[in-house]
Amino acid sequence: MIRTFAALDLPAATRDRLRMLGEMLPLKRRVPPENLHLTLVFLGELDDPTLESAHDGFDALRHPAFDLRIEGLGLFGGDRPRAVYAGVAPSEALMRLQAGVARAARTAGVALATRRFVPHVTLARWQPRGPDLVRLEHAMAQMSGFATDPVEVTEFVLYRSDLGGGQARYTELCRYPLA
Ligand code: 3AM
Repeated sequence: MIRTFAALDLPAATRDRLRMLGEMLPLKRRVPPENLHLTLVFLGELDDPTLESAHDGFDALRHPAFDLRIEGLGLFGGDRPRAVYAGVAPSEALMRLQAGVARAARTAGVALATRRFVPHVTLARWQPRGPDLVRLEHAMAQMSGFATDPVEVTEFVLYRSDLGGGQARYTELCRYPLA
């Protein structure tokens, strides 16, 4: 079984921008720059035949390339935050691509979570509490106007994720070009 997800890779300049943003925030357990990505669909643990079918489905998708902008900051987890993320400017093209990738995965027999897709790039996975949370929210408010230059989206990527121990290790399995 292989743990996989489909995501947008980010250009080096965007990663760098996000790294600098992350360094200006009082974060713990930062996602290292090489691991920054925009998840489209978390596929979970797949056996070989299902992975093969998902790959065929992704390969057959036809979506136009588009631009998006990473902007703003948010917390996942409601009253008990557990992750800090950079948001994404509303993008119909991104929502359509995500829906297409999710549909292809379901058609391949992947059981996907039904939670709503909130486009984001996770910057840190950590549970700030008390003074840490106050400091973080203050810094986030000061940087709420953050936005990257437009990012050209010309492909999406199927990644393998290996957890074990400390930082997750992501390995590209395949790239799928957009038209
Ligand atoms: O890029 P982010 O952080 O949003 O949180 C995991 C990461 O997303 C998410 O899949 C991406 C690559 O690991 N993920 C991990 N386990 C998950 C699960 N059980 C999950 N998403 C949904 N359900």
